[in-house]
Amino acid sequence: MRKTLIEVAAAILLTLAAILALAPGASASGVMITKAYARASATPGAQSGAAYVSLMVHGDADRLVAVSTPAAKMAGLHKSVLVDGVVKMEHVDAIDIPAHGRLQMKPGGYHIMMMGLTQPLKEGDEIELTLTFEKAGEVKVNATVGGVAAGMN
Ligand SMILES: [Cu+2]
Repeated sequence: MRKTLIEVAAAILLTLAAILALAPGASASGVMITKAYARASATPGAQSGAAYVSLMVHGDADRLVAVSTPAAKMAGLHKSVLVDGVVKMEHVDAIDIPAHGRLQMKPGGYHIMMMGLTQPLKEGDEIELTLTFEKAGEVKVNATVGGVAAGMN
């Protein structure tokens, strides 16, 4: 009798563990991050930094609406644009990704702007990014800090 109870309890626990294990990778979140990196700070006093992610949306169109990171006080979505021959950065409220589409952030395009770095970004470090999507919800990813010009090649 006792053994049976233990077996039942174990079976329930295994089932729960299986459900929990499936949850993050499952297509409940239809977003797959394919690349994530940040640029090292060029100077020790740097207050801001940039990170870039590439991702694919499996399924319906989605919208990236917010970003955050423990590496900075504030993070936001930016886009670099050319205005009269000068590169300027614009804040964007959200980035739409079409059904089965991709988003590739890169220098000169969309990026994650981090303002108020808690410490300078050093090459080889990892920073956690949390991306919030309208449908997929929060997706966390670790971005590796590359060189000061990472992403240019
Ligand atoms: Cu920016």
